[in-house]
Amino acid sequence: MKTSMTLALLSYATVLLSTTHFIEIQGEHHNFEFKVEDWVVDFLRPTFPGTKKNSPRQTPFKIPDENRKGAILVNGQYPGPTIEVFENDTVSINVINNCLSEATTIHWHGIHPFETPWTDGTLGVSQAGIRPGENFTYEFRAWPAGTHYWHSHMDGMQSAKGLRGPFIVKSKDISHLPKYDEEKVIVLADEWRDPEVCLKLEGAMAGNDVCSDIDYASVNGQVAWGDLQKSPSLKQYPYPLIEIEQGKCYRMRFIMMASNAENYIVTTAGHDMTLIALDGVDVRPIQITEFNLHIGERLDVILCANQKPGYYPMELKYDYACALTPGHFIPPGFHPVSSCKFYSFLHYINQREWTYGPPTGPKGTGGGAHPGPVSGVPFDLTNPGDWNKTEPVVLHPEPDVPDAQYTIALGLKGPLYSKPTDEPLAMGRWYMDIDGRQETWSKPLTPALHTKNKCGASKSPILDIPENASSVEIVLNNLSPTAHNIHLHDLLFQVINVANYEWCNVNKTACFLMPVQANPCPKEDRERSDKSGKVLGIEDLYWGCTYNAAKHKATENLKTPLRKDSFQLWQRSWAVLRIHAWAPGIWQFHCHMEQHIPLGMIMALNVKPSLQPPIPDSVPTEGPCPLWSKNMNFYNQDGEKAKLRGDDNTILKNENKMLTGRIKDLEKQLKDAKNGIQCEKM
Ligand SMILES: [Cu+2]
Repeated sequence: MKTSMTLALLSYATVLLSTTHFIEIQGEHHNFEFKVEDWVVDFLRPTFPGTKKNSPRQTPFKIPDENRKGAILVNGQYPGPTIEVFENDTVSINVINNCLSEATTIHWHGIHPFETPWTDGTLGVSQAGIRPGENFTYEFRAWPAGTHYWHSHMDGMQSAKGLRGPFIVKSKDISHLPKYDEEKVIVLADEWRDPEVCLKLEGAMAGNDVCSDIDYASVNGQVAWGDLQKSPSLKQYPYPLIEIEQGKCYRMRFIMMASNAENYIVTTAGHDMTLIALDGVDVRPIQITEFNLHIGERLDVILCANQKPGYYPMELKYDYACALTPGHFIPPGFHPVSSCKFYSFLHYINQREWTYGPPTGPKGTGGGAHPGPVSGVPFDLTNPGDWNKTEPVVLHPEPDVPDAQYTIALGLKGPLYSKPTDEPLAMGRWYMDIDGRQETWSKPLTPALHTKNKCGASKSPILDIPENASSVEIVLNNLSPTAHNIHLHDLLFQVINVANYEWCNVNKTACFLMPVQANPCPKEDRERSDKSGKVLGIEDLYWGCTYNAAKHKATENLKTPLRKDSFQLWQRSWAVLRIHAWAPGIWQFHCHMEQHIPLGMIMALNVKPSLQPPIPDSVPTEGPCPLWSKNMNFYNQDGEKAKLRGDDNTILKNENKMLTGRIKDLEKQLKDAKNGIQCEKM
C-alpha cells in the first residue's frame, strides 16, 4: 500500500517537474484555447453563427440532407479562429482534443519554430497524435512576420473537414510599404462534402477518379458559386462578400487553403492591386492585374476602394478544370466539373443601395456592373518568366556552387489499384525521394525528431543534411503528368531556376496524355516514374523531362531569386531550389495536395541533429524507440543554453526544492516500511 502510494507521488512529482518548457521572450505572451470537436455542418455556408442575418448556423436536422457534412472544427468555427500577433510574440495554444475517435496535430504553416522543433505539428516527425480526451500546448515564437495559416497535419483529410484557419504575424516596421488603412484576411479554399471519399484515393487512381477535380470553391468558408452553378437560394446561400469602405486602402492577405484545387487565378474587377508579399516575404511592390495562388501559398496586395459604390466581382479561376467543364471532350476516366470560375464580391458598405442591391449572378451591380480597366501586369508563377517580375526586398544572393546538392524525383509507383479487393492506400503510391530510391512515406514508428532519425524511421525518406552545409541545392524532377504543390516546413527556399517547356505549358492539355515514346523532350533527359515498370500499362504516361545542368544552368537566377515556402512544380518538369539549412530540426518537405499526402508524397530534411534540442515530456510520443532525451535543457539558435524566464525560474526552483524534499521523505518511509516487512518475515 505504502509502496504504490509512494510511486504515485513520485510520478506526480515527475509530471510537475516536466510539464513546462521555456523560450526566451522578447514580445508579448498570448494564450489561446483550441477546442477540437466533431460537428455536423452545412458544408456550403459559414459555420460561425450570427455573421449574417440570412445565414445563421442551422441545427443538423434542419440542414438539407445532401449538404450535411461530418466536420472537425476548432471552437465551432470555419475557417477556424484567426491568430493575430506581432513578430517575436510568444504564443501558447492549448489544443484540446474533444473528438470522439480521431487523434489530431496542428501545423503552423509558414511559422518557423526553430527553437522548439517539437511544436511543428507534424505527425510522425515532431510528435504523435493528440489522442481524444487529451491536450497538448504548443508554445513557440511567432516568427517570421507574414500571412500564414494553421491546419491539421494528420497526413490528410482533417484539414478538408474544417481543421484550418489563418495565422497572421504582423511586423511592427511597415514603413517601407505603400500606405494602407486596414487589413483583411481572405481565405480561399475548395469545399468537399465528404473528403474521406473524394480525397483519399483520387490521386492514385489514374483514369479512375473518384470525384471531380473541384465541386465547390469558397471564400472565407462560404460557397463562392461558379458561373455555371446555381444556388438553391441566394437568400440562404448568398455570395461571400468582402466589405470595403470608399476612400480606404486595404492590405488584403490572401491564403490559399484548398485541399485539392491546385490553384486559383484571382482578379478583382475595376480595382488595381499592388503586390507586396509572397509567403510572408516582402517583395518589391509591383502593380498587378491578376495573380495565381496555389495550395499552401499566401500573397498580400494593397487594394484601394476608389471606385463607384457597388458590388465588384472577385473571380477565382481554376484554369486546369476549365477543360473539364460541360461542352468539352471529357477523357475516359475523368469527371466533368460543374464550373471552373467562382465568385465573391467586393462590397462597398454604408451606401444607399436601392438602385442596385446585391448580385444575383456572376456579374456585379452598381458601379460593379461596368468596372473600369485595371492596370499592371499579370502575376502567375506557372509562367517561368513571372519569377523575375519582382524580387525580395531583402536579397540573399546564392553562391555559384552550393555546399551540397541533391536530386529528388517525384512520381508514382505501381501497381495501380484496379480490383475492388485491392487494399486501399497500399497501391499506386506516390513518392518524393532521392532519385533512384523511390521510397514512399510511411509514418516513423516513433516521431523521428524524438530519436534524431536514429530509430524506427527506416521506411521514411528522411534526408540527413551535412551539418556544415550552408547552401543546399535541391533539384526537383517531376516524373508525372500532374503538377504538385510543394511545401517545406520551417525553412524558406529560393527558387533559382524553373523549366521552361513550351510544349508542356498551362495551355497544352495534350501534354497530360503524352506518351514517353513520342514527345519533344530530348531522349537523354526523359525519365520514367516507376523504374520497375509496374504501373500496369500506363507507365508510358508517367515520365518527366529532367533537369540537365549542362543545358539548363545558364538560366539560373542566383542574385534575386524569390524566397518561398510553397510553390507549384509543373507537370513533367523541374525546378532548382536553394535552401539555407540553419534551423536544427527535422522538417517535412511534401506535396500539399490532400489526396497525395496519404499516398506517401512526403519526405523530410534532418538538419543539424547535434543542435536539436531535447524533447520536453509533455510532447505526445509513441512507438518502441528510446527517446534521446527527456531533460528540459534548452538551446537557442547559437547553440547556447537559453536563459529561463525569471518568474517561472523561481517558481520552478521552489517547486523542485519542495518536491525533492518530499521524495527523500517518501523514500525514507518506503525504506522503513521494507525493513518492517523484513523484520516480520524473520
Ligand atoms: Cu502532389
